[in-house]
Amino acid sequence: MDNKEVLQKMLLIRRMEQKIESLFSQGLLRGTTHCCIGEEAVPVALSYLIDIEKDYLCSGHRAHGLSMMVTGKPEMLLGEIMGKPFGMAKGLGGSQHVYYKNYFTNGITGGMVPVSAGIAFALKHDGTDAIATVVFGDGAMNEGYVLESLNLAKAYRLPMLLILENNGYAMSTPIETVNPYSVFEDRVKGFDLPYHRVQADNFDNLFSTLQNAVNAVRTEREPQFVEVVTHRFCGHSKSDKRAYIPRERDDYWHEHDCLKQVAEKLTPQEVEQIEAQVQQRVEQVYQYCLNN
Ligand SMILES: Cc1ncc(C[n+]2csc(CCOP(=O)(O)OP(=O)(O)O)c2C)c(N)n1
Ligand SMILES: [Mg+2]
Repeated sequence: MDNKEVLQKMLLIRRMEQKIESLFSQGLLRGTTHCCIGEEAVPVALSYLIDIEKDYLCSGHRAHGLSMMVTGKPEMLLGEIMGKPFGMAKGLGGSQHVYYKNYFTNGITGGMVPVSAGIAFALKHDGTDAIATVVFGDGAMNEGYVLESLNLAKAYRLPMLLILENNGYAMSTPIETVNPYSVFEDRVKGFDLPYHRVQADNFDNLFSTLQNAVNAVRTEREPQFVEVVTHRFCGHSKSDKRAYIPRERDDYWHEHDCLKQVAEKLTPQEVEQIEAQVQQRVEQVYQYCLNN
C-alpha cells in the first residue's frame, strides 16, 4: 500500500471534518453533525478492503469518514449537510442518514447492526462471496438489538464483519461507568464469535487485522468481530466542549495519533506537499458546495 495515499486519505478526512466544525461554529451550517477527528484510520483501511459495488457497508451517526471514502467525493457529504440536491441523500438526510451504492447509515445508536445481519442473511442464501460489514460504537454495545444481532450472527453463521469503534465514550458517558470492563472481549466471546482487538494508532496493524477478518468472512462465510480502540479529538457533536475527557487521555492520543504514525514513514517534504494538496482540495469542495 502507498503510504502517501494513506496519509492523503486520512488528512482529507481530518481537514474536511475541521472545515465542517468551523462552518458550524460560524453559524453557516444548520442541524447537527458528528465528526470523526482522530478516528480516520478505520474508514481509510476499509476503503482498501470493501468493494462497495458488491459488498455491503453500514454505519451510524459518526460516518463522515466512511462516507467520504466510499464515494471518493467529499462534495457529496458536505453537499448533503448543506441540503444540496447533489448530496448523498439528495440533501434530505443530513449527515447521519446517507447512502451510496451498497453503503447505508442511520442515526439510531447501533441501529444498523441488525440491518447488517439481515443483509448478511440474504448474502448467505445468495451464495455469493460478498460480505456485510457494520461499524458501530461502544455505546451501541448496550443496545438489546445489537446483542441479539451478535447472537443471530453466530446462530445463522452470517458472512458479517462487526467493527466496534471503541472511543471510550457514548456522548459524555465513559464506558467504564456503564460496563463492567472497558474492553468487550469477554462479552463478544460469550457469543462464541471470533474476536480481535487492535489499537487505531498503528495503521499497519489495524489494516492487517481488518484484512484478515474480511478475508475470513469472505471465504468461511462466518462472522468476525474486531474491536478497534480509538479516540475522538472532537466533541460528540457540534456543541460539545469535551469537559468530561481527561487531559491525560488526550495527551496519550496526541502521541498515538493515527496520522502521526503514517506521516513518520514519509519525508517532511512529502508530508508538506500532501498537506498543501489536501488544503486546496477542501477549499475546492467548499466552493463547489457553496456555488452549486
Ligand atoms: C437508540 C438511540 N438511543 C440514543 C441515541 C442518542 N445518541 C446519539 S449518539 C449516542 C452515543 C453513541 O455512542 P457510541 O455508540 O459509543 O458512538 P460514538 O458517538 O462514541 O461514536 C447516543 C446515546 C440515539 N441516537 N439512538
Ligand atoms: Mg463511543
